[in-house]
Amino acid sequence: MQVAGFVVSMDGAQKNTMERAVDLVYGNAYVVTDLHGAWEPYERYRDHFLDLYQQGLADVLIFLGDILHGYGSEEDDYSLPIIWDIMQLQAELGTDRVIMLLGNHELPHIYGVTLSKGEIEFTPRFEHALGEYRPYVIEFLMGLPFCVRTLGGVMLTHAGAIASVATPDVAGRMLSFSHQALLDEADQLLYREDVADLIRATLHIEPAEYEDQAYRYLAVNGPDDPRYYDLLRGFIVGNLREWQNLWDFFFNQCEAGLGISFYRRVLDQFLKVYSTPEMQQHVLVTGHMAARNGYMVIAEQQLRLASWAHALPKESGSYLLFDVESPVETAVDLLSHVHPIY
Ligand SMILES: [Mn+2]
Repeated sequence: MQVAGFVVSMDGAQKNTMERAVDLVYGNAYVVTDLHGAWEPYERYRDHFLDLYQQGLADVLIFLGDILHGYGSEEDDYSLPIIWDIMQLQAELGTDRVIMLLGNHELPHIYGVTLSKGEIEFTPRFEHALGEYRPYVIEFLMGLPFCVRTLGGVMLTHAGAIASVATPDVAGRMLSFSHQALLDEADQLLYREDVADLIRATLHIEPAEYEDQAYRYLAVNGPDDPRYYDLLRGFIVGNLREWQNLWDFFFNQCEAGLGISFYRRVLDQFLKVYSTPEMQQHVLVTGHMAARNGYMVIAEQQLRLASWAHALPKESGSYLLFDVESPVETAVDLLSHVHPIY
C-alpha cells in the first residue's frame, strides 16, 4: 500500500497547510461510514476488517466520517471510545492502513461551533466527554483528510457534490485546507472588537451569562480557561466566508431538492475539479444520508453507502471492499463489492 502526499502531525507541531487528499494506488480498501457513536457495529466492522487484513484480503480501513454523536442516550453513546480506538489502531497499523475522513459531525469540534438538528444538540455531550483526551482528539480531528482518491477512479468523501465547492479555485483551497488559518482569522476579529458587545450581538445573551454558556456548550472551566472565548470565536468563524465553503463540503443534500439532471452536472464538475492528471476520478462514494438496504446509486456516478445510522433498516448496514487499481466507469461497477455486515 502506497500513500502519497498525506502528512499526519502527531508531534504537536502546528502545520499551516496540509495535503487533504489521500491518494491510494494499490491494495484493497474496506470502507465504512456514519457509525454515530454505536459501539457494537463499530466493533463488528473493525474486527471483520482485521480478519480480512490478516488473510491479506483487505489492506486499508477507511471511515467516511461521522463517527461522533449518538442519537440515543448518553450511556449508549460511545463516540469517545470509538474515536480513541481508531487513533490507537492507526498508531499500531499506520496512517496508510487506517484512514478516517472528516465528517460534518467532527468538524464543529475543531471550531467550537455548536451543531444541532431540531431539538437535538449534538456537540455538548462530546465536549464534556473529552476531558483529558481533548488535546489529542482535537489534534487528530485537525489532521484528518477530506477525501481519498484512487488509481481506479473511485473518490471517497463524507457528504457529496455541491456547486459551491465544485470550482477549481475552491477545490484548490479545500485540498490544502488550514483549519488553523481560519481559527486565526476569527481570533483577529475577536480581539479587535468589544467582547461584551460581541456577546450580546452574536450569542444574544448578557455578558454575565457567558461563563455558564461556555461551560454548557464547550466544557470551559471559567474565565481562566485558555479556551474561555472559544464559544464566541465559534460564532465569528460561522460568519467567515471560507467557513461556508468548508461546511458545504462536509454537509450538503446532494440530489435532494436539485433534481437529478442538474445534480449529475454538479457531480461531474465536482469529480473533475478534485481529480489530478494521474488520478482521474469517475465515481464518488459517500455516506451522510439515508440509504435503503445499505446503499444506493445516484446519478450513475455516486454510490451512497450506509453502514449503520443511515441504513434503512439499520441491520442492512454495509461496507464496501474494492481494489483501488480496478478502473471504474459508473457506480454500478461497485455494487458487487458492497457487502452487508449482519
Ligand atoms: Mn454527515
